[in-house]
Amino acid sequence: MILTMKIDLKNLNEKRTLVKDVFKNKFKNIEVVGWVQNTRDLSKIKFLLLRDVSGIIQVTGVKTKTEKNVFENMDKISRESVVYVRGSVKDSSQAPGGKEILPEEIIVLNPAEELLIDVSDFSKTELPKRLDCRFLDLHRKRTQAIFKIQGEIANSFREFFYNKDFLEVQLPSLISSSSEGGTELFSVNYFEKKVYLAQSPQLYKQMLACSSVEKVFTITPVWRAEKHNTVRHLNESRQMDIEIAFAGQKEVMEELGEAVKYIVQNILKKCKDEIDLLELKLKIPKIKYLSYDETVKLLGIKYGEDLSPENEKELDKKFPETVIFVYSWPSEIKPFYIMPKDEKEDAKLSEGFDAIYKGMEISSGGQRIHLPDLLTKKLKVKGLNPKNFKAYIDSFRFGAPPHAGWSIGLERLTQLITNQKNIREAVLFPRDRDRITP
Ligand code: AMO
Repeated sequence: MILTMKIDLKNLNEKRTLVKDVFKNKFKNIEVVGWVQNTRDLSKIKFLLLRDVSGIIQVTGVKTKTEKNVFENMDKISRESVVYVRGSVKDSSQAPGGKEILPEEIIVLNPAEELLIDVSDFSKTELPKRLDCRFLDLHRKRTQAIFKIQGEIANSFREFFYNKDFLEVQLPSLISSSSEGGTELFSVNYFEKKVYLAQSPQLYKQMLACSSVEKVFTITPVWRAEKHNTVRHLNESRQMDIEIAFAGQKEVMEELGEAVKYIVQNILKKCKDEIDLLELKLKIPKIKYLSYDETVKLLGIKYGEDLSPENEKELDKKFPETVIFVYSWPSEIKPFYIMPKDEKEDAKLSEGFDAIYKGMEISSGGQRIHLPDLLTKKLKVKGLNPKNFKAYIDSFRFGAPPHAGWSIGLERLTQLITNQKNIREAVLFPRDRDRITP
Protein backbone atom coordinates (compact mmCIF):
# COMPACT_ATOMS: atom_id res chain seq x y z
CA MET A 1 0.00 0.00 0.00
CA ILE A 2 1.43 3.38 -0.90
CA LEU A 3 0.43 6.29 1.28
CA THR A 4 1.67 9.78 1.73
CA MET A 5 1.95 10.16 5.43
CA LYS A 6 3.86 11.42 8.42
CA ILE A 7 6.05 8.94 10.18
CA ASP A 8 7.08 8.47 13.79
CA LEU A 9 10.70 9.67 13.58
CA LYS A 10 11.80 8.32 16.96
CA ASN A 11 10.52 4.90 16.06
CA LEU A 12 11.99 5.10 12.58
CA ASN A 13 15.48 6.00 13.75
CA GLU A 14 15.55 2.99 16.03
CA LYS A 15 14.43 0.61 13.31
CA ARG A 16 15.98 2.09 10.19
CA THR A 17 18.93 0.35 8.51
CA LEU A 18 21.43 2.31 6.44
CA VAL A 19 21.83 1.04 2.88
CA LYS A 20 25.54 0.33 3.28
CA ASP A 21 24.73 -1.90 6.29
CA VAL A 22 22.17 -3.86 4.27
CA PHE A 23 25.07 -4.86 1.98
CA LYS A 24 27.47 -5.55 4.84
CA ASN A 25 25.26 -7.65 7.11
CA LYS A 26 22.97 -10.64 6.84
CA PHE A 27 19.57 -9.06 7.50
CA LYS A 28 16.32 -10.83 6.73
CA ASN A 29 13.79 -8.08 7.23
CA ILE A 30 14.64 -4.41 7.12
CA GLU A 31 13.25 -0.91 7.02
CA VAL A 32 15.05 1.72 4.94
CA VAL A 33 14.36 5.35 4.10
CA GLY A 34 15.74 7.56 1.37
CA TRP A 35 15.19 9.19 -1.99
CA VAL A 36 13.92 7.54 -5.17
CA GLN A 37 16.86 7.63 -7.56
CA ASN A 38 14.93 6.03 -10.38
CA THR A 39 12.12 3.59 -11.19
CA ARG A 40 11.78 1.11 -14.03
CA ASP A 41 8.74 -0.83 -15.19
CA LEU A 42 9.36 -4.11 -17.05
CA SER A 43 5.67 -5.02 -16.68
CA LYS A 44 6.12 -8.29 -14.72
CA ILE A 45 8.91 -6.85 -12.66
CA LYS A 46 9.44 -3.31 -11.35
CA PHE A 47 12.52 -1.66 -9.92
CA LEU A 48 12.91 1.27 -7.59
CA LEU A 49 16.40 2.48 -6.76
CA LEU A 50 16.53 3.85 -3.23
CA ARG A 51 19.38 6.14 -2.21
CA ASP A 52 20.34 7.28 1.27
CA VAL A 53 23.44 9.00 2.59
CA SER A 54 25.37 5.73 2.57
CA GLY A 55 24.51 4.15 -0.77
CA ILE A 56 21.95 2.92 -3.31
CA ILE A 57 19.95 -0.31 -3.22
CA GLN A 58 17.51 -1.89 -5.65
CA VAL A 59 13.95 -2.53 -4.49
CA THR A 60 12.44 -5.20 -6.71
CA GLY A 61 8.73 -5.78 -7.12
CA VAL A 62 7.58 -9.04 -8.75
CA LYS A 63 4.04 -9.14 -10.13
CA THR A 64 3.36 -12.67 -8.95
CA LYS A 65 4.88 -12.19 -5.47
CA THR A 66 4.67 -8.55 -4.33
CA GLU A 67 1.50 -7.30 -2.69
CA LYS A 68 -0.72 -5.90 -5.48
CA ASN A 69 -0.99 -2.29 -4.26
CA VAL A 70 2.72 -2.03 -3.64
CA PHE A 71 3.57 -3.51 -7.04
CA GLU A 72 1.13 -1.39 -9.01
CA ASN A 73 2.26 1.90 -7.52
CA MET A 74 6.01 1.33 -7.44
CA ASP A 75 6.75 3.03 -10.75
CA LYS A 76 4.32 5.87 -10.07
CA ILE A 77 6.53 7.46 -7.44
CA SER A 78 8.30 10.50 -8.85
CA ARG A 79 12.08 10.75 -8.83
CA GLU A 80 13.65 12.16 -5.64
CA SER A 81 10.47 11.54 -3.62
CA VAL A 82 11.27 10.54 -0.06
CA VAL A 83 10.13 7.01 0.73
CA TYR A 84 10.05 4.43 3.49
CA VAL A 85 10.43 0.81 2.44
CA ARG A 86 9.90 -2.26 4.59
CA GLY A 87 10.78 -5.62 3.12
CA SER A 88 13.04 -8.63 3.05
CA VAL A 89 16.60 -8.76 1.79
CA LYS A 90 17.58 -11.26 -0.88
CA ASP A 91 20.90 -12.07 -2.49
CA SER A 92 20.74 -11.43 -6.20
CA SER A 93 23.52 -11.76 -8.72
CA GLN A 94 21.72 -9.34 -11.06
CA ALA A 95 21.16 -6.54 -8.54
CA PRO A 96 23.85 -3.85 -8.16
CA GLY A 97 25.96 -4.76 -5.13
CA GLY A 98 24.55 -8.32 -5.06
CA LYS A 99 21.50 -7.65 -2.86
CA GLU A 100 17.97 -6.40 -3.36
CA ILE A 101 14.94 -5.64 -1.22
CA LEU A 102 11.61 -7.36 -1.88
CA PRO A 103 9.13 -4.75 -0.64
CA GLU A 104 6.21 -5.50 1.65
CA GLU A 105 5.32 -1.89 2.33
CA ILE A 106 6.27 1.38 0.62
CA ILE A 107 5.23 4.72 2.08
CA VAL A 108 5.81 7.99 0.29
CA LEU A 109 6.84 10.44 3.00
CA ASN A 110 6.97 13.42 0.68
CA PRO A 111 6.45 13.24 -3.08
CA ALA A 112 8.83 15.32 -5.21
CA GLU A 113 7.41 17.67 -7.81
CA GLU A 114 8.80 17.74 -11.33
CA LEU A 115 12.53 18.33 -10.90
CA LEU A 116 13.97 21.68 -11.95
CA ILE A 117 17.27 20.14 -13.04
CA ASP A 118 18.64 16.75 -14.02
CA VAL A 119 20.04 15.29 -10.82
CA SER A 120 21.67 12.23 -12.33
CA ASP A 121 25.43 11.92 -12.13
CA PHE A 122 25.52 12.31 -15.91
CA SER A 123 23.56 15.55 -15.66
CA LYS A 124 24.00 17.84 -18.64
CA THR A 125 22.44 20.77 -16.78
CA GLU A 126 24.75 23.77 -17.01
CA LEU A 127 26.54 24.98 -13.87
CA PRO A 128 24.60 28.28 -13.39
CA LYS A 129 21.29 26.40 -13.42
CA ARG A 130 22.66 23.78 -11.04
CA LEU A 131 23.85 26.54 -8.72
CA ASP A 132 20.41 28.17 -8.84
CA CYS A 133 19.07 24.84 -7.55
CA ARG A 134 22.01 23.86 -5.36
CA PHE A 135 19.68 22.00 -2.94
CA LEU A 136 18.78 19.67 -5.82
CA ASP A 137 22.28 19.57 -7.28
CA LEU A 138 23.40 18.19 -3.92
CA HIS A 139 21.28 15.09 -4.58
CA ARG A 140 23.98 14.14 -7.06
CA LYS A 141 26.70 11.83 -5.78
CA ARG A 142 29.27 13.71 -7.85
CA THR A 143 28.45 16.99 -6.15
CA GLN A 144 28.47 15.33 -2.74
CA ALA A 145 31.87 13.81 -3.54
CA ILE A 146 33.42 17.25 -4.10
CA PHE A 147 32.29 18.43 -0.68
CA LYS A 148 33.25 15.19 1.04
CA ILE A 149 36.76 15.82 -0.29
CA GLN A 150 36.60 19.48 0.74
CA GLY A 151 35.67 18.41 4.25
CA GLU A 152 38.65 16.08 4.30
CA ILE A 153 40.96 18.89 3.10
CA ALA A 154 39.86 21.19 5.93
CA ASN A 155 39.93 18.39 8.48
CA SER A 156 43.41 17.25 7.46
CA PHE A 157 44.72 20.82 7.51
CA ARG A 158 43.39 21.20 11.05
CA GLU A 159 44.71 17.83 12.16
CA PHE A 160 48.16 18.49 10.67
CA PHE A 161 48.64 21.72 12.60
CA TYR A 162 46.97 20.51 15.79
CA ASN A 163 49.44 17.66 15.82
CA LYS A 164 52.22 20.23 15.62
CA ASP A 165 50.88 22.17 18.62
CA PHE A 166 49.60 25.17 16.67
CA LEU A 167 46.80 27.15 18.30
CA GLU A 168 43.62 27.40 16.24
CA VAL A 169 42.39 31.00 16.38
CA GLN A 170 39.14 32.76 15.45
CA LEU A 171 39.66 36.21 13.96
CA PRO A 172 37.36 39.13 13.13
CA SER A 173 35.52 39.41 9.84
CA LEU A 174 35.02 43.16 10.23
CA ILE A 175 38.12 45.28 9.87
CA SER A 176 38.77 49.01 9.96
CA SER A 177 41.33 49.21 7.14
CA SER A 178 42.83 47.20 4.31
CA SER A 179 45.06 44.23 5.09
CA GLU A 180 46.22 43.35 1.58
CA GLY A 181 46.49 46.73 -0.16
CA GLY A 182 44.30 49.66 -1.09
CA THR A 183 41.52 48.22 -3.23
CA GLU A 184 39.25 45.18 -3.20
CA LEU A 185 37.32 46.00 -0.03
CA PHE A 186 33.59 45.63 0.59
CA SER A 187 32.43 48.39 2.90
CA VAL A 188 29.80 47.87 5.59
CA ASN A 189 27.83 50.40 7.64
CA TYR A 190 28.87 49.93 11.24
CA PHE A 191 26.90 52.32 13.44
CA GLU A 192 28.15 55.77 12.42
CA LYS A 193 31.34 54.42 10.86
CA LYS A 194 32.26 52.70 7.64
CA VAL A 195 34.15 49.44 8.12
CA TYR A 196 35.14 46.63 5.77
CA LEU A 197 34.77 42.88 5.34
CA ALA A 198 38.11 41.15 5.99
CA GLN A 199 40.21 40.47 2.87
CA SER A 200 42.46 38.20 4.88
CA PRO A 201 43.26 37.42 8.54
CA GLN A 202 46.80 38.62 7.76
CA LEU A 203 47.38 41.36 10.32
CA TYR A 204 45.73 39.49 13.18
CA LYS A 205 47.56 36.22 12.66
CA GLN A 206 50.82 38.20 12.64
CA MET A 207 49.99 39.86 15.94
CA LEU A 208 49.27 36.45 17.43
CA ALA A 209 52.45 34.81 16.15
CA CYS A 210 54.39 37.72 17.62
CA SER A 211 52.83 37.25 21.00
CA SER A 212 54.30 34.28 22.82
CA VAL A 213 51.62 32.07 21.23
CA GLU A 214 54.18 31.63 18.37
CA LYS A 215 52.30 29.18 16.13
CA VAL A 216 48.72 29.79 14.97
CA PHE A 217 46.35 28.63 12.26
CA THR A 218 42.82 29.49 11.19
CA ILE A 219 40.23 28.61 8.56
CA THR A 220 38.22 31.71 7.86
CA PRO A 221 36.03 33.36 5.21
CA VAL A 222 37.43 36.37 3.36
CA TRP A 223 35.83 38.85 0.98
CA ARG A 224 37.37 40.60 -1.98
CA ALA A 225 35.52 43.15 -4.07
CA GLU A 226 37.39 42.27 -7.24
CA LYS A 227 35.27 42.78 -10.32
CA HIS A 228 36.76 39.92 -12.29
CA ASN A 229 34.66 37.02 -13.43
CA THR A 230 37.00 34.07 -13.81
CA VAL A 231 36.94 30.32 -13.18
CA ARG A 232 39.42 30.71 -10.31
CA HIS A 233 38.18 33.73 -8.34
CA LEU A 234 35.33 34.21 -5.91
CA ASN A 235 34.25 37.30 -4.02
CA GLU A 236 33.77 35.25 -0.87
CA SER A 237 36.21 32.44 -0.24
CA ARG A 238 37.75 30.56 2.63
CA GLN A 239 41.42 30.67 3.51
CA MET A 240 43.50 28.22 5.49
CA ASP A 241 46.21 30.36 7.10
CA ILE A 242 49.19 29.78 9.33
CA GLU A 243 51.72 32.09 10.99
CA ILE A 244 54.89 31.11 12.85
CA ALA A 245 57.35 33.07 14.99
CA PHE A 246 61.10 32.68 14.40
CA ALA A 247 60.59 31.50 10.83
CA GLY A 248 61.46 32.77 7.37
CA GLN A 249 60.09 31.87 3.92
CA LYS A 250 62.13 28.63 3.74
CA GLU A 251 60.66 27.22 6.95
CA VAL A 252 57.07 28.03 6.06
CA MET A 253 57.44 26.70 2.52
CA GLU A 254 58.54 23.39 4.04
CA GLU A 255 55.48 23.38 6.32
CA LEU A 256 53.26 24.06 3.32
CA GLY A 257 54.74 21.22 1.29
CA GLU A 258 54.29 18.79 4.18
CA ALA A 259 50.74 20.00 4.85
CA VAL A 260 49.66 19.52 1.22
CA LYS A 261 51.21 16.05 1.16
CA TYR A 262 49.37 15.15 4.37
CA ILE A 263 46.06 16.44 2.97
CA VAL A 264 46.44 14.44 -0.27
CA GLN A 265 47.54 11.34 1.62
CA ASN A 266 44.41 11.51 3.81
CA ILE A 267 42.15 11.99 0.80
CA LEU A 268 43.74 8.95 -0.87
CA LYS A 269 43.08 6.95 2.29
CA LYS A 270 39.63 8.19 3.28
CA CYS A 271 37.88 9.25 0.06
CA LYS A 272 38.37 6.18 -2.17
CA ASP A 273 34.75 6.09 -3.40
CA GLU A 274 34.80 9.80 -4.20
CA ILE A 275 38.11 9.47 -6.07
CA ASP A 276 36.62 6.62 -8.16
CA LEU A 277 33.38 8.49 -8.80
CA LEU A 278 35.17 11.63 -9.95
CA GLU A 279 37.81 9.54 -11.80
CA LEU A 280 40.64 11.44 -10.16
CA LYS A 281 44.25 10.66 -10.80
CA LEU A 282 45.59 11.79 -7.47
CA LYS A 283 49.12 11.20 -6.23
CA ILE A 284 51.05 12.47 -3.23
CA PRO A 285 52.81 15.51 -4.73
CA LYS A 286 56.53 16.02 -5.11
CA ILE A 287 58.10 19.34 -4.06
CA LYS A 288 60.12 21.69 -6.27
CA TYR A 289 61.78 24.98 -5.34
CA LEU A 290 62.48 27.60 -8.02
CA SER A 291 63.63 31.14 -7.34
CA TYR A 292 61.71 33.90 -9.10
CA ASP A 293 64.85 34.59 -11.18
CA GLU A 294 65.06 30.95 -12.28
CA THR A 295 61.35 30.91 -13.09
CA VAL A 296 61.59 34.00 -15.27
CA LYS A 297 64.42 32.37 -17.25
CA LEU A 298 62.69 29.00 -17.44
CA LEU A 299 59.44 30.45 -18.78
CA GLY A 300 61.01 33.24 -20.82
CA ILE A 301 58.84 35.94 -19.22
CA LYS A 302 59.52 39.58 -18.44
CA TYR A 303 61.28 40.26 -15.13
CA GLY A 304 59.00 42.00 -12.64
CA GLU A 305 55.77 40.45 -13.88
CA ASP A 306 53.41 38.22 -11.99
CA LEU A 307 52.84 34.70 -13.35
CA SER A 308 49.90 34.48 -15.73
CA PRO A 309 47.48 31.51 -15.59
CA GLU A 310 49.27 30.19 -18.72
CA ASN A 311 52.67 30.44 -16.99
CA GLU A 312 51.28 28.45 -14.06
CA LYS A 313 49.98 25.77 -16.42
CA GLU A 314 53.35 25.60 -18.13
CA LEU A 315 55.09 25.08 -14.79
CA ASP A 316 52.71 22.20 -14.09
CA LYS A 317 53.59 20.64 -17.46
CA LYS A 318 57.27 20.87 -16.64
CA PHE A 319 56.81 19.54 -13.09
CA PRO A 320 53.59 17.47 -12.96
CA GLU A 321 52.13 16.26 -9.64
CA THR A 322 54.37 18.72 -7.84
CA VAL A 323 53.90 21.60 -5.44
CA ILE A 324 56.13 24.20 -7.07
CA PHE A 325 57.44 26.96 -4.85
CA VAL A 326 58.43 30.10 -6.70
CA TYR A 327 60.34 32.01 -4.02
CA SER A 328 62.12 35.34 -3.49
CA TRP A 329 59.82 37.47 -5.63
CA PRO A 330 60.62 41.11 -6.43
CA SER A 331 59.44 43.32 -3.54
CA GLU A 332 57.58 45.52 -5.97
CA ILE A 333 54.97 42.87 -6.73
CA LYS A 334 54.50 41.53 -3.21
CA PRO A 335 52.28 43.07 -0.48
CA PHE A 336 53.62 45.76 1.89
CA TYR A 337 54.04 43.34 4.80
CA ILE A 338 56.49 41.02 3.00
CA MET A 339 60.08 41.34 4.25
CA PRO A 340 62.60 42.71 1.73
CA LYS A 341 65.75 40.60 1.35
CA ASP A 342 68.24 41.06 4.22
CA GLU A 343 65.81 43.48 5.92
CA LYS A 344 67.00 46.18 3.52
CA GLU A 345 64.47 48.84 2.63
CA ASP A 346 65.62 49.16 -0.99
CA ALA A 347 66.27 45.46 -1.69
CA LYS A 348 64.88 44.47 -5.09
CA LEU A 349 63.98 40.97 -3.94
CA SER A 350 61.77 39.87 -1.07
CA GLU A 351 61.20 36.91 1.22
CA GLY A 352 57.83 36.22 -0.41
CA PHE A 353 56.73 33.16 -2.39
CA ASP A 354 53.81 31.61 -4.27
CA ALA A 355 53.00 27.91 -4.43
CA ILE A 356 51.64 26.40 -7.65
CA TYR A 357 49.94 23.03 -7.76
CA LYS A 358 48.10 21.35 -10.65
CA GLY A 359 48.60 24.43 -12.81
CA MET A 360 47.30 27.10 -10.44
CA GLU A 361 48.44 29.22 -7.50
CA ILE A 362 47.17 27.58 -4.33
CA SER A 363 48.97 29.71 -1.80
CA SER A 364 51.15 32.71 -1.18
CA GLY A 365 53.14 33.78 1.83
CA GLY A 366 56.54 34.65 3.13
CA GLN A 367 58.46 36.31 5.91
CA ARG A 368 56.85 39.49 7.29
CA ILE A 369 58.28 42.82 8.31
CA HIS A 370 58.52 42.86 12.10
CA LEU A 371 60.46 46.13 12.30
CA PRO A 372 58.15 49.15 12.80
CA ASP A 373 60.32 51.68 10.93
CA LEU A 374 60.81 49.45 7.92
CA LEU A 375 57.09 48.68 7.87
CA THR A 376 56.19 52.39 7.93
CA LYS A 377 58.52 53.05 4.99
CA LYS A 378 57.15 50.12 2.99
CA LEU A 379 53.55 51.24 3.53
CA LYS A 380 54.44 54.65 2.12
CA VAL A 381 56.22 53.12 -0.89
CA LYS A 382 53.01 51.14 -1.60
CA GLY A 383 50.95 54.34 -1.45
CA LEU A 384 49.25 53.40 1.82
CA ASN A 385 48.85 55.72 4.79
CA PRO A 386 50.76 54.45 7.87
CA LYS A 387 48.25 56.30 10.07
CA ASN A 388 45.62 53.76 9.05
CA PHE A 389 47.90 50.97 10.26
CA LYS A 390 48.94 52.53 13.57
CA ALA A 391 47.69 49.73 15.83
CA TYR A 392 49.28 47.13 13.56
CA ILE A 393 52.65 48.92 13.40
CA ASP A 394 52.62 49.56 17.15
CA SER A 395 52.06 45.88 17.86
CA PHE A 396 55.63 45.27 16.70
CA ARG A 397 57.13 47.73 19.22
CA PHE A 398 56.85 45.48 22.26
CA GLY A 399 58.90 42.38 21.55
CA ALA A 400 58.04 41.11 18.07
CA PRO A 401 60.16 38.28 16.67
CA PRO A 402 60.81 37.63 12.97
CA HIS A 403 57.88 35.59 11.67
CA ALA A 404 56.40 34.10 8.50
CA GLY A 405 53.27 32.42 7.22
CA TRP A 406 51.01 31.66 4.30
CA SER A 407 47.46 31.09 3.18
CA ILE A 408 45.92 28.36 1.03
CA GLY A 409 42.59 29.04 -0.69
CA LEU A 410 40.29 26.21 0.42
CA GLU A 411 38.04 26.35 -2.65
CA ARG A 412 41.03 26.72 -4.98
CA LEU A 413 42.66 23.60 -3.53
CA THR A 414 39.35 21.71 -3.67
CA GLN A 415 38.86 22.76 -7.30
CA LEU A 416 42.31 21.45 -8.25
CA ILE A 417 42.22 18.21 -6.26
CA THR A 418 38.74 17.34 -7.56
CA ASN A 419 39.73 18.43 -11.08
CA GLN A 420 36.96 20.98 -11.64
CA LYS A 421 37.15 23.56 -14.41
CA ASN A 422 35.28 26.19 -12.42
CA ILE A 423 35.98 27.12 -8.79
CA ARG A 424 32.22 27.56 -8.25
CA GLU A 425 31.92 23.75 -8.34
CA ALA A 426 33.94 23.78 -5.11
CA VAL A 427 31.73 26.20 -3.15
CA LEU A 428 28.34 25.16 -1.83
CA PHE A 429 26.82 28.59 -2.29
CA PRO A 430 29.17 30.75 -4.38
CA ARG A 431 29.29 34.50 -4.09
CA ASP A 432 30.43 36.22 -7.25
CA ARG A 433 29.62 39.51 -8.89
CA ASP A 434 26.39 38.16 -10.37
CA ARG A 435 25.38 35.69 -7.69
CA ILE A 436 24.27 36.34 -4.16
CA THR A 437 21.51 33.68 -3.99
CA PRO A 438 20.73 31.01 -2.98
P1 AMO B 1 46.59 35.75 -1.43
O1 AMO B 1 45.85 36.99 -1.73
O2 AMO B 1 47.56 35.27 -2.47
O3 AMO B 1 47.42 35.91 -0.09
O4 AMO B 1 45.57 34.59 -1.10
C1 AMO B 1 46.01 33.32 -0.67
C2 AMO B 1 45.32 32.22 -1.45
O5 AMO B 1 43.90 32.34 -1.32
C3 AMO B 1 43.27 31.97 -2.53
N1 AMO B 1 42.54 33.13 -3.06
C4 AMO B 1 41.34 33.08 -3.66
N2 AMO B 1 40.51 32.05 -3.92
C5 AMO B 1 39.36 32.32 -4.56
N3 AMO B 1 38.97 33.54 -4.93
C6 AMO B 1 39.75 34.62 -4.69
N4 AMO B 1 39.35 35.84 -5.06
C7 AMO B 1 41.00 34.41 -4.03
N5 AMO B 1 42.01 35.21 -3.63
C8 AMO B 1 42.92 34.43 -3.05
C9 AMO B 1 44.38 31.52 -3.48
C10 AMO B 1 45.57 32.25 -2.94
O6 AMO B 1 46.78 31.63 -3.26
N6 AMO B 1 47.48 37.27 3.26
C11 AMO B 1 48.03 36.58 2.13
C12 AMO B 1 48.61 35.24 2.50
C13 AMO B 1 49.80 35.27 3.43
O7 AMO B 1 50.79 35.94 3.07
O8 AMO B 1 49.72 34.66 4.51
C14 AMO B 1 46.94 36.38 1.08
O9 AMO B 1 45.77 36.53 1.34
O10 AMO B 1 44.55 30.13 -3.34
